Amino acid sequence: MALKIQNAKFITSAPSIKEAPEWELPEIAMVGRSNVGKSSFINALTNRKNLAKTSNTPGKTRLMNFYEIDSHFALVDLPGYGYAKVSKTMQEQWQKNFQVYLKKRRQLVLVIQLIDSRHGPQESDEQMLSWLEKNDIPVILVLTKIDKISRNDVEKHCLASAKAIGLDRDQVFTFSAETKWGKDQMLSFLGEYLASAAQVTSKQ
Ligand SMILES: Nc1nc2c(ncn2[C@@H]2O[C@H](COP(=O)(O)OP(=O)(O)OP(=O)(O)O)[C@@H](O)[C@H]2O)c(=O)[nH]1
Ligand SMILES: [Mg+2]
Repeated sequence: MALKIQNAKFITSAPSIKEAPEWELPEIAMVGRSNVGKSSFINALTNRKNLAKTSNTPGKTRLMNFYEIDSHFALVDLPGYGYAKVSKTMQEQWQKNFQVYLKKRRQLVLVIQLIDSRHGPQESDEQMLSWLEKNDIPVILVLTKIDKISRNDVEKHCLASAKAIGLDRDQVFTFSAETKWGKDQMLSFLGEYLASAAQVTSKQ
């Protein structure tokens, strides 16, 4: 069943897993290059303009931001990777912190990796995805800013990105925070995903 998001609230910004909320909500985390549209994706899904801070300046999200959705699950906005203007040491520090989160967080059920539909997967995206797969972390791909490409080319871009990064076509979704393209499809996917994740947990 499709998710109906009614109440989304910001809970905390955590520099590392130690400061993450102590709850039993399943968490879905967003990863992607700086400026790809992670925060906009969260705002569009939750029907909120400024829940997650968006910006034209890449590197805006520096902490892991936790949003509680209808006391049912949580969305986690992670810092973007691959932004050249942030010092290497800083980037490595963030990277280390959120890699620990991705690897160790028991509540994490899914990673949504966002990629700019105009550019397709970059080297840093490929590295991220293979790291996720190596660590057995479930992931889907979302091609963002789909309003920027012609409708006729959408399927072509999906197939090309899936192929370039080595995923199946059905692991690739499209989205526009601007026009809300792909929003209903994403909400039904997440609804079903969370329902089946809950079944797995209750069996354990
Ligand atoms: N046209 C269009 N612009 C978008 C879309 N999604 C995001 N943007 C724009 O892209 C810019 C970056 O968006 P953010 O959501 O802040 O990106 P982010 O991935 O959270 O960036 P960091 O926090 O720096 O990692 C903003 O100017 C957004 O308005 C979209 O679907 N379509
Ligand atoms: Mg952001």
